[in-house]
Amino acid sequence: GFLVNVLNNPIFEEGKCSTKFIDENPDLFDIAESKDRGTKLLQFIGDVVVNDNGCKDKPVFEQLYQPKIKTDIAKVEGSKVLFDRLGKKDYIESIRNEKKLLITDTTMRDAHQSLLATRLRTYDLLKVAEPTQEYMKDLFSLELWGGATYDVAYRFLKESPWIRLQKLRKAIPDIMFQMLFRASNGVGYKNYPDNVIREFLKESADQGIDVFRIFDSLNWVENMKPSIETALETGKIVEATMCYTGDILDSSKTKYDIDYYVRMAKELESLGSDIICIKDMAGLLKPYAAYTLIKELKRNVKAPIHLHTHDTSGNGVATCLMAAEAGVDIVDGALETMAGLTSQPSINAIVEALKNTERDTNIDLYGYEEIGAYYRDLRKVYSKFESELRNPSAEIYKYEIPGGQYTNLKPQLDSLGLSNKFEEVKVKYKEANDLLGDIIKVTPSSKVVGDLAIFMTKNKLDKNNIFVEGKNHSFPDSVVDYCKGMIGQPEGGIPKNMQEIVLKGEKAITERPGLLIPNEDFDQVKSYLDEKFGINANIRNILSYTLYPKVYEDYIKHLQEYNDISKLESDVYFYGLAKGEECEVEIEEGKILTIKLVDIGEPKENGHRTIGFELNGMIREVEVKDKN
Ligand code: 3PY
Ligand code: ZN
Repeated sequence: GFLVNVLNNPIFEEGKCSTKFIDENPDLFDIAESKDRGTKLLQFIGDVVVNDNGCKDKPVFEQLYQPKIKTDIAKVEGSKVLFDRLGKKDYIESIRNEKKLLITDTTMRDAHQSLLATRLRTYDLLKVAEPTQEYMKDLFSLELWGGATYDVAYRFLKESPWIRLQKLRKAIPDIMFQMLFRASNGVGYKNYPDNVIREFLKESADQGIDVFRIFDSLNWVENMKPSIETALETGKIVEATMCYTGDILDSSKTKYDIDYYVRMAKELESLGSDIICIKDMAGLLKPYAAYTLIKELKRNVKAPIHLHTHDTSGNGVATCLMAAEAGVDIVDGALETMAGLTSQPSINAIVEALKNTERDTNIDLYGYEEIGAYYRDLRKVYSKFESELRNPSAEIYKYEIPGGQYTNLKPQLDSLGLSNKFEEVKVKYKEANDLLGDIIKVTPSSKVVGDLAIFMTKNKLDKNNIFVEGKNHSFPDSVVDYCKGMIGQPEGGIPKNMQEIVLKGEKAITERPGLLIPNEDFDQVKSYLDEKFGINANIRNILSYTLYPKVYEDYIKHLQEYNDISKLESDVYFYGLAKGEECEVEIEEGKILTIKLVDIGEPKENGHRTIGFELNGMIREVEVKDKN
């Protein structure tokens, strides 16, 4: 069991540790069983060398730039310190009275979600935690959690998002932490039981989130209510969100017009939201539209307005400036080395553009440049996750595809053997959107539209023949769910003709799905996890399993097989070692393993290769199955 494992942990054995160990590492089971930790790491590295890197030469990575820490910078009170000191009411009031434009930095969340397939590891984020705490106190917040980061941490990085949050919180105590929360879809892709949503929000607040940005993928306020209510109960800041689509300046587009957004903002404010957020996930909010929208919102709601946009078209900075001109309180940006294209507009550019104006941010860019230089170098380590997009695309205004999905579309089509269909699928995306009722497109509703677009392309369907030919097809699961009402109700309802062709007689719901889904039995999940994995599951473990059962079980199995790989440098994590290369891994405080790759053996009859290492100078061999 867990206790035995913890007691077997060398930190305990060496008597270096208080009960704090469990408090600080509550999500990391120590599974020190048959094989020792060193061997497990060798096994992991061997597997990366053989199967991820295909026994090829490892690219050469230079030392990453290390931001300098200056001690003579002006002392600024961090936003979290201010929030804690003033209390929420006065703090929000202070935002409303603030002349300068406030900024949220998304580098640790949306920027890498949009540019690097969400792959940044905690290890690399922690390396700039100290300069971030030092230099970025004048931010409104750091957006560093939620959205896709939660799932990707477990699924692809084999690390715990909770530990990421705990460690960053400890290292950056002064700046507010912000997360993106998909209302009833939590940090997942489907509607979860209400008690899961509520417990998740409470735990996130306990673990260090200060600002909850809550959106529904169809802008269906009904579906946001339980999340808004619970997040407010935590006492933290709630940013209820309107997702922006269409073009309010185009009078031929009448569905999502200025009145629509004003109405929604008022409704969100009436639910008690502290701040109102405009979430422009596809970068569709044009600069002059931003001006009009913000002016109108400022006339109609009292809550501060926070703008989130993407730079896909290249108009991102202009949009932020026009919004600033119209009185927006806060905008999102990313450090310039992680900005632009499908990511957020550059903070550096916004700060410079506003210098010596009424909305001057007063931000000293020195530290931002230092930290930016680190990310510039770090991106090279993650280059295999960069998309092929090299230039801005104003065509996004036509297609309305959100940033992350736009970057992902090409690789997704490649993996489906549809590489040559990129242009066609984009056109179908628009057609699919119209068929589904011209809906808000953001995770998970964007997936519905994307899946339908690909499905239509593959099966040669269009907006006319789909109602005949569609009878012979079963539609993608996401499209079926949407038509059933399981994602919620879009503005204007789900088109009846689509429901008929997709559902083939199955019934649809119109009430909030959370009302129909039974609550999760947390005790039962706990028993299951405890028994199966010999652990003492806490609420975070239980929530993770509940959100992603398979992904979470795979994560625990990985932990059992390879031990904790979160301490490996990222070039080693993604590429392994080159022959003759050495790396150091601090497996616990003060305990460092030196690992050197000596030899990669030829494949044997059983399909395995023998990989030779030196572990702290001692020869060690591991057997790795070559899956290529
Ligand atoms: C997410 O839900 O992860 C998003 O970033 C949507 O824009
Ligand atoms: Zn975004």
